[in-house]
Amino acid sequence: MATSASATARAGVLREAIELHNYRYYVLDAPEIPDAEYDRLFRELQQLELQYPELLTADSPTQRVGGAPLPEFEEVQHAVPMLSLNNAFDEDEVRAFDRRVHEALGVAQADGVGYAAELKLDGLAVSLLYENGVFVRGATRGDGVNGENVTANLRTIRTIPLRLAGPDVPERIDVRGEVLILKTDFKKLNHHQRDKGEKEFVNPRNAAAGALRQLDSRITASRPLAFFAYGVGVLEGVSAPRTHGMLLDYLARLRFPVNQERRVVRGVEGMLDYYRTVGSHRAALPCDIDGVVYKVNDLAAQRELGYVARAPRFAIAHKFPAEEALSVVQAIEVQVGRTGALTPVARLKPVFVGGVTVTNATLHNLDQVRAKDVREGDTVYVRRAGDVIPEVARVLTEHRPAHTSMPQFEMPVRCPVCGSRVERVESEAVYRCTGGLYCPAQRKQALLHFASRRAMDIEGLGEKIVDQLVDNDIVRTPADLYKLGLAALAGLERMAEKSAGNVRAAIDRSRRTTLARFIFALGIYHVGEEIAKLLAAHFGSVQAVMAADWEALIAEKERVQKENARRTRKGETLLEPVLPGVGPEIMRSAGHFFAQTHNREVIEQLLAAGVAPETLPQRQASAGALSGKTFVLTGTLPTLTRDEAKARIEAKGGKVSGSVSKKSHYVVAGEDAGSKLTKAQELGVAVLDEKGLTDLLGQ
Ligand code: D41
Repeated sequence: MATSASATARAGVLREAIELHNYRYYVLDAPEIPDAEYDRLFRELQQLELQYPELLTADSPTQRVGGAPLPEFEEVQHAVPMLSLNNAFDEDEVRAFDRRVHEALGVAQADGVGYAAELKLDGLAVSLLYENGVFVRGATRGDGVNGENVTANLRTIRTIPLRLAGPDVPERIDVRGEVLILKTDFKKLNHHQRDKGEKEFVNPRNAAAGALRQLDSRITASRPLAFFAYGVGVLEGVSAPRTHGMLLDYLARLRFPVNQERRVVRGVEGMLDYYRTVGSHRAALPCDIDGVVYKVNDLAAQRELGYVARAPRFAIAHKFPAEEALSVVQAIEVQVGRTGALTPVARLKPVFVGGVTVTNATLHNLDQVRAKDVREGDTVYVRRAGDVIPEVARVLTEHRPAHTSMPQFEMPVRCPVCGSRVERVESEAVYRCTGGLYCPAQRKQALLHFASRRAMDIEGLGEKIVDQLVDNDIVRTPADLYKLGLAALAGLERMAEKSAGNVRAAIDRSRRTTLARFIFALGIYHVGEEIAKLLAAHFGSVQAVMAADWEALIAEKERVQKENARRTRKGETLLEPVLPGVGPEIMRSAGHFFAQTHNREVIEQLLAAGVAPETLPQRQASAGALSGKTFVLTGTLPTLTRDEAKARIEAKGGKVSGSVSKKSHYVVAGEDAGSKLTKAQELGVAVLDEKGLTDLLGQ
């Protein structure tokens, strides 16, 4: 088959890109792209070269594992080459590996092979050479054949023994393992960097790589490096262990750190079981891992299997889905949550990360967008660790044109879903849509609240049903619930005929309710059950609540509060408070709610649909026994001033007049009452003292 021109061109592009990333990664320690992205490019090139072998050249990056050692470090040759590991990205590739092992060893498939399973630590591979128990040379892996002499740096790692002790110290041993930084140490390290005003490290692996590459080992010593052993190159002067598990036990006895999350398993199912177990607590592990490694446990069998190219046939790395990937921000949009909170969300070019394809990632809030300086068109790292919501971890600012015209992100002034005004809650970093019941994004929450037990108490109208009703646009407002036919309900998923009938009946029953429940059910911000009761008692009817002049009430409330504060200081008798128990902030919230046309429309529709909150006698009417009554004050009352008495009477709906007539209902007489008292007695008008008045007011 002829090589297509496009394949030739693509191979050239890939090689150039891989070489550039190799250089940045290995030489500069400043990777531009995540490992997974690099792996993808590498695999694509390998695939192309497999398909068109004539494209394969000696200088292809696929033919050279790793990059060139830094010129500043002495180049050293490994006594035994440090091999690389082949990767398995899914279960099928693990099964294929197991089959190859069975075939090569001539073992029946039924007798599962014993495998040593261990973590694939996400660090840097190194070799530690000991002669007669003394650490003589440490080297990076380099290209596997030649590495860099970093002995001075490795000496600074406290967990690496400088001299071996015990009964079976070998004449010569070359211990292989990974250098890394534990997650907790990494957090502390970055905290220090921040405190010093220095640049933070991107991840533990890059921080470890940077530390190992320091020409000044004092800098390395100040970085919290750790080491874990996973194998041996040269081993002379002692009898070799029989299995890989025993080899690791031996290394542990020599006091090398060996990760203890290791197990010996049997067959494919044993390997996959280990993979799943480790995967389920990956986030809780003390260090980053990018997969697990399976090695044929029997060392004689390992020798029999041997190597292909530069990778052993006896081992394979089973990778976890990468937790970070690169994507491009196509737009920054705003999502309205269930409580009306606005969350900036990045719409992304689809990217496979953490095992799923991600198209949106949260930016949390405006402060975070500003801190990370994310803009449309930016290339970003997307992170999805475990089950957490994907997020934009950081921006690759190098990729942004220097003279970007892309403006900074701003929160919208109006809700993107319903167009209502957006409010910033002081003291919180949250922006909120004020649309309430009208906003579709808040409808589900509003409907669930409306139907909840302490509100309208519609049994059976739970989340599953509400989700379907809103998603299918069957119900837009609570009023629509009362128009629901049995057929519409029965047509919902997982809705048996009988329960549809039950829900229908519960909706019907809810029409008769108390005013307090009805007000509470509206879901007015700040109006809980208790406040709803106070409002119901004060206003007495839905109509009265809707007709209330909230501005005037708030003004009166604040006037009385101020006046009473003054009176408290003076020790004077206080005025009757306006709407006691309901503060101005709550009143403003209620006033705001009832001022919205859409909220008023929903209430009208509810009433029209037959919802009939029971109307209580108005508190003003009940207090007022005094409504329509005319009072005349005369003389000096023992405790109340004339103004106070007048205010109290008026607060209960009564009127105060200056002169006594047949139409007067009561004359309130104090000390030194004069002609008004005489006239009242002549006309047969009821005469009260202060106690009589307060009794009447207290009714
Ligand atoms: O934890 C690791 N990263 C790890 C790496 C491990 N647990 N085992 C490994 N085993 C090998 C063989 C089987 C070839 C001795 C490895 C590596 N190699 C390895 N690390 C870097 C390249 C190869």
